[in-house]
Amino acid sequence: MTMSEHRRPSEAGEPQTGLMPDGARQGGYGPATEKSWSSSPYRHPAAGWGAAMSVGKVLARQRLPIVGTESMFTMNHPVRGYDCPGCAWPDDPGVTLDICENGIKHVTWEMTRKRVDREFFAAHSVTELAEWTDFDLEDQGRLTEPMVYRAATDRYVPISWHDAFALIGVELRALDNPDEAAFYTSGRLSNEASFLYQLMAREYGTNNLPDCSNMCHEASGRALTASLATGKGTADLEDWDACDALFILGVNAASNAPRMLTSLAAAVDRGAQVVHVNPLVEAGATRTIVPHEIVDMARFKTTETSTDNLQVRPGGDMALIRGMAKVVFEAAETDPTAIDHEFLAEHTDGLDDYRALVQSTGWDELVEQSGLSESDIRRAAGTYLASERTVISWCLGVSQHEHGVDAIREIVNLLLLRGNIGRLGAGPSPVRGHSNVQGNRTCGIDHKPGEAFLARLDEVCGIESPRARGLDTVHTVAGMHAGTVKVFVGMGGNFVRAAPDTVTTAEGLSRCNLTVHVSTKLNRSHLVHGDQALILPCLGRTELDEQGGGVQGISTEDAMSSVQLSVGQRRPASPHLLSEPAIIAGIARATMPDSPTDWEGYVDHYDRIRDVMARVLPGFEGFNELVRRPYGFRIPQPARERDFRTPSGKAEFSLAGLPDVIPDGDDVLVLQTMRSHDQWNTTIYSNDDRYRGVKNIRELILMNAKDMRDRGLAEGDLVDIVATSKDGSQRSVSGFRALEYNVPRGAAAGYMPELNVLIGAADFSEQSDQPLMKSLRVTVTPSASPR
Ligand SMILES: Nc1nc2c(c(=O)[nH]1)N[C@H]1C(S)=C(S)[C@@H](COP(=O)(O)OP(=O)(O)OC[C@H]3O[C@@H](n4cnc5c(=O)[nH]c(N)nc54)[C@H](O)[C@@H]3O)O[C@H]1N2
Ligand SMILES: Nc1nc2c(c(=O)[nH]1)N[C@H]1C(S)=C(S)[C@@H](COP(=O)(O)OP(=O)(O)OC[C@H]3O[C@@H](n4cnc5c(=O)[nH]c(N)nc54)[C@H](O)[C@@H]3O)O[C@H]1N2
Ligand SMILES: [Mo]
Repeated sequence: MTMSEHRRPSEAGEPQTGLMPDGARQGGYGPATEKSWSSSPYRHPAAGWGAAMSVGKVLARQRLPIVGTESMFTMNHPVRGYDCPGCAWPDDPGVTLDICENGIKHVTWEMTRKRVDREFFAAHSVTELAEWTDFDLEDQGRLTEPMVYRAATDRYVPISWHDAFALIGVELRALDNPDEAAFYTSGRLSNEASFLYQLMAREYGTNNLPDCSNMCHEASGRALTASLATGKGTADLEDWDACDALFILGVNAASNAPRMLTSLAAAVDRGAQVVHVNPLVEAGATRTIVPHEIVDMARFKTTETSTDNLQVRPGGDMALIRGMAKVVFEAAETDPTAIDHEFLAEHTDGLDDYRALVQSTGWDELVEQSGLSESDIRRAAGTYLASERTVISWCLGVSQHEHGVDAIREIVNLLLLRGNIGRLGAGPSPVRGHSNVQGNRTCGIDHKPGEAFLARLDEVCGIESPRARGLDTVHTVAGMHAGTVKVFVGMGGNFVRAAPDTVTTAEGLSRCNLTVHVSTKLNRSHLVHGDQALILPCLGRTELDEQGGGVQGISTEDAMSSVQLSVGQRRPASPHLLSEPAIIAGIARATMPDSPTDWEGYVDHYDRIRDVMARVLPGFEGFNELVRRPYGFRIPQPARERDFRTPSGKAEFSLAGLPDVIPDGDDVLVLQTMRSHDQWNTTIYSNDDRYRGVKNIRELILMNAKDMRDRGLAEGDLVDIVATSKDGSQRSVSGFRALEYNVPRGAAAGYMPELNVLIGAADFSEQSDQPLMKSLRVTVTPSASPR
């Protein structure tokens, strides 16, 4: 029996609405299985035939063999396609069939022929559904009509769109204060829908716009804004293709941005250096079969995707980067070309202080904090010094730490030293997550918007936006507990599984007066409901969106600031689905019957939304015309032109002290929570993680062999994992299996969202408010209560 994912020890025994009861998990939240688990090192290249076979299985499961393959050919097509709803990696103009295994899985997941209809809901109570695995919930297929929760029968029953909107309107108007509502966004929402959503929230009177970005790249946005006055990376694919050195920190490229493999392989092929920094040597950091090269697949031709791998300590990236800066300053004493004097003098502020800070940081500290040897760090610095053009890229391995903002600013410091910004082949390049998470922010999904944006919005849209800072994800959950957040609207996503501290988040949601989820598929968040609850099904990105004004397209922004049109083509999963803009407009009209905003007109023709966006958003002038060009347009970015709009007018060196990332206590491990190869955030496709050689198990902890031996653990032993939060509270899971893996001593890894129960509500960064999803402090012991 497990101690439970869902309960803190102090609360054992209390039933938790909507969460799986003890014992219902069968190795994780994936498909229920009786098959035994296995683990052996993966020795094949990333992508290639393993990927092709995995795609075949997914297509078959969704009952889509032929349609699935057709759909690959219009995905990411520059003229008549739709944007892949998977990751935010940009489309490559040089590639005619720019697809990947995980993109295909993602699309077919949306296109499934299975349906969740009113008969399904009539047959299953919410209490019963709560016992299903998360996989089984989503695997029922697409939602088909609006549903409302009825406590008397503990079931969701059909409701008309009109009545659903009216219910939301009544509840929102009944609140004492608009700040008692929170409007969450998951990063798939289109630019047009994002703009309408934030307009609705602000016209209604709140900046409570928590989003999934609060959990992935908040730190990146804050760091880049402070250093360069831009919230985004400045490098794009052209720069990736032109650089001599690429540093990839904390990214699992083969699983989470598979199309990046193409760029990595091309870089190695042309003689560039590709250095991966990661406690794990991920599959994308060795070699690949280039995902779209069908000929290479047939010939099993592999290409290297790395020239060096540095297995840094968790949270040790900042020490590595500072060590590299130290070597650069050393070199500059004898070699005038080691740093870019002209650029530094003209465009930066704080160099002398930064040099003094770096010089005063000793090698002992750098070595200890990075977990690397001095010679490793010198080798990385040598690669940097030998490169004329350098791109540094990162993802969650850097951002989801306490000192994420400082670490990312340190990356910028290092780039500045050699003028690696605002010229071809150079720059910072965060790998964004959801396909439109970056566009969401651009279009105003921001709980702390700037005055310039609000002033423009008010002027153009004739509203009076609130000025008080809104709530982000972790503070929304805190608000639900404090009774200050009473209505939760989730525009996509799976809040209860994505957020940290599953129990606390679930309790928060169940305290709400009303929870509303706009979704394509059934998920756990629908079962963890408020007093009243609605499930509102929407069109997916692949589906035809017809309004009064004809077929509508939406736009998205990729990780490199390119905005493109996306037009769905498939017949909608059900005739009762509404588009996201139509749902937002419906909520807005029901909540604000006298609103002067032309909500109905916007829905009729999305060009009207774009016309207004063109007047509010910098760089969107001529939006309707620009977005219709093949490959759309790139949003202009002053920092890319070396125009740094910081208070000093220059790029700012940051001067943060090196944090101590080593936990107190010899027996404490730093546990990171990551994705397997077969999942999309909270959506789990299977229990396998092909590139890590793991099969049929998700409740695992990957550990160093010596750390296992110290604890008397053999391969596959059941363990209890106890996490100690910043506030001293403890959370635990048991029945997980310890597996030996190539990770540094003191580091461990397991999967989200199964391990989210261990992340305390207080465990978020003071710098970014991001939950500390990559640095849980845990102890691991042989299981006291094996299953
Ligand atoms: N197929 C697929 N694609 C996805 C997603 C998905 O779930 N499935 N999710 C999307 C989303 S929303 C996002 S945000 C991205 C996430 O993309 P990733 O950031 O790749 O996501 P994770 O799986 O969390 O992997 C984190 C990586 O950082 C490493 N790491 C952990 N700690 C450290 C550290 O301290 N330092 C360094 N240098 N590395 C560290 C881990 O070993 C792992 O390789 O992917 C997007 N793309
Ligand atoms: N421990 C731990 N936790 C994490 C992370 C981690 O690394 N570790 N990563 C964090 C990160 S980076 C992120 S981005 C979050 C992800 O958090 P979310 O974005 O909230 O979660 P997803 O799993 O992407 O959401 C899946 C649901 O979205 C709905 N959906 C799919 N397509 C559409 C659509 O087109 N429209 C609408 N309206 N709904 C749709 C479906 O109903 C599906 O069930 O998780 C965070 N949580
Ligand atoms: Mo993300």
